[in-house]
Amino acid sequence: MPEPIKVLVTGAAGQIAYSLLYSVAKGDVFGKDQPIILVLLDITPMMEVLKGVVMELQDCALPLVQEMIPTDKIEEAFKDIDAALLVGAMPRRDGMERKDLLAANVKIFQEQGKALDHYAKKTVKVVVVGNPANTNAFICSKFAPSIPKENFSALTRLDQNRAQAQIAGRLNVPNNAVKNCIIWGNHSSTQFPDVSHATVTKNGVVQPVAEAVKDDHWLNNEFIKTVQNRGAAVIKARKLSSAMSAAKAICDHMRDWWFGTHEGEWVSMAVPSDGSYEIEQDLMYSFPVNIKNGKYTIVQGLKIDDNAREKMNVTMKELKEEREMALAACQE
Ligand code: NAX
Repeated sequence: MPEPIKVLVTGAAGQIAYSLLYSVAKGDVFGKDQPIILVLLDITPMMEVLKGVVMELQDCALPLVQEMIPTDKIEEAFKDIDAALLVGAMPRRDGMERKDLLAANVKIFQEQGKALDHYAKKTVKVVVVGNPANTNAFICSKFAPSIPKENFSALTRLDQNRAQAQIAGRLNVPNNAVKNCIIWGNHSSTQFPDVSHATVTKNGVVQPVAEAVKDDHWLNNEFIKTVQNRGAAVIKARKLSSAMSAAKAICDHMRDWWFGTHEGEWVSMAVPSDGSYEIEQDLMYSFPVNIKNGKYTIVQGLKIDDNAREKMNVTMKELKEEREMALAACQE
């Protein structure tokens, strides 16, 4: 058995964590033979609830969990961690403006960035889920200058999975027959779900998705809107935001980052822009990436037409605005 790794989940008493923790604890993310020390951070008023979550995890009697550390202390939570799944954030309350929510959450991620800087391993891999995820990840990285920028990411894999499932449903094929759907930009309704480079395998034949769907109007309108607004649709139906699917996407994201992507396949992750595809640097922008030996590279050379360029710029503009608001909130 290898040495245990230390994995932090924040928002550990929340609804996403309730699905996520079981998958992480049973080896879906870091491997079936990788022992884990699970660190569970939430805020002080949630400690009683967190106690119940810990009891349930104990009762799962899983072989890989060596230790659980439930805590409301940030310095204890971030100490020597190998991976950080930053799910916890303040929820949007009635009457709260987007700007107020952003300011409140930016403060949380400013503090957690500093904690990563002081206490975590320099090799830590960080995925931010709490919204606004891209901008929170940007702030986290900014306040953790001793950790390489490339170690920070935000979750857009749920959006990618939603896009893949919509195409598979439309073509009546299994989900894994659809490959290389891309999410560009922000995890928000300005994101650009792009299937112009995606393929589908049907009856043993690999085809571009656009050729198989044969309906450009649907692909450019209804499909994009459905993916962009899927989170809101789930809230409307369930009266709660996505949790099971979000947890699954977090697992996909971190597992692929840990173990790599398959040859010829890419996945979407919000990562610091290096200027690829004319996206301004210093933004956490979702790109298609290949991953090998724990390191991702942004897929290069994809053809971007005018229509795609326009959509990629809209979501970049929103991220620039969020960045300005976030930086201003950090000064307050
Ligand atoms: P819940 O409100 O159920 O849980 C959030 C938990 O975080 C609570 O237990 C709360 O006490 C805790 N928390 C708040 N401040 C904290 C802090 N400073 N440190 C540690 N814990 C803290 O929300 P849940 O449904 O689990 O969603 C969590 C976050 O994920 C939200 O911000 C949500 O908007 C975001 N999402 C992001 C998605 C993505 O794809 N990037 C999709 C799903 C989800 O909507």
